[in-house]
Amino acid sequence: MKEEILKNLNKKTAVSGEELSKKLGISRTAVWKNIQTLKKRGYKITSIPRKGYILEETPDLLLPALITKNLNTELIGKKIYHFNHLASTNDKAKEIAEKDFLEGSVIIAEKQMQGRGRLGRTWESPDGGVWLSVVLCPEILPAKAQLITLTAANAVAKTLRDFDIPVGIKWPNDLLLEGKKVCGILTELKAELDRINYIVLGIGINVNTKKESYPSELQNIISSLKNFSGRDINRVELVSAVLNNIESEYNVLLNKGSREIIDNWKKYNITLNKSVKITGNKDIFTGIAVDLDENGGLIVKDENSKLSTFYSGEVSLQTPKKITLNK
Ligand code: BT5
Repeated sequence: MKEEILKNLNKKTAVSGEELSKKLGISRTAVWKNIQTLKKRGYKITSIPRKGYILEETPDLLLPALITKNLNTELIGKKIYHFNHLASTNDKAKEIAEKDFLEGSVIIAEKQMQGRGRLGRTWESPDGGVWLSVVLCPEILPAKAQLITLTAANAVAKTLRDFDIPVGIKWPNDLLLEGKKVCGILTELKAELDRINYIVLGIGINVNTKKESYPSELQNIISSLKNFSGRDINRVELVSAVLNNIESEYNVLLNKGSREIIDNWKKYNITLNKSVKITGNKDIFTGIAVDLDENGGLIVKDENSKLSTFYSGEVSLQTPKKITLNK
């Protein structure tokens, strides 16, 4: 109900308690009580005698009612869950997908206590960032799940560039800004051999986070959007734009196929035509990243011009001088 009240309030025109009570089908006392709770939560709501309520200020929180106002999606964000803190939005998303599956559900936390990267690595998630997961159920083969990571990377890269932040995608799941990581993507799936039950797409973006909030060993290899632009970014607008762009890229994947996603990815990528070092479970491989295959795997040419395709691994971009290829 508080969400509904918020949707009906604005900065310019006062909305009376009576109007709210009629529109929402609750008593005027219930309206008043809900307004008091919203005030306690940090909303600045003033009541003008005989006119009604004005919403002067909203707290800096990623509240579903605020995000929804800017969404133009049919699928993504139809249901948004918001938490002040969670262990991991991906874990919560799996729990929700198992109990109350709805494709396009979004789970957001202001802070994660045990944010996860790939292979059990830690993902630092202090206040001021965007930590969210989206539940998806694409009709693609499990072997093509990497394409979901590329789809999400395209959506986030497009959004950040629209915000004048010149990020580039490092295969498979990083967005870098001036060489420093500002966003990571973690795609996890529940699948059978030939079909995906659901995918949890986790996205973490260092938005208005402070350098001191990260462990010292990360401080020089990561950055935040605020650090780059020197100003606070409106997180509600950013999340809405990310969700809008996820939906359009997801539709490209489902309706047009992988080729188009890969073409879009190429516009934002900073991996191809670079010397790369790929660290896998056991081996380290070096070569030139030449292309992506139709499943989103990275094709790398070694010094003997032999091509190998990688579907996972940690990529470091190197200066081209280090490797000389036989032509
Ligand atoms: C990733 O893993 O980059 C995937 C990160 C996904 C995070 C989202 S947040 C919402 C959702 N819920 C979760 O629990 N996770 C997802 P990977 O490629 O393995 O990179 C992990 C490495 O990035 C760490 O080992 C650190 O070196 C570095 N790192 C940790 N926190 C970072 C941060 N906030 N920003 C940039 N780099 C970070």
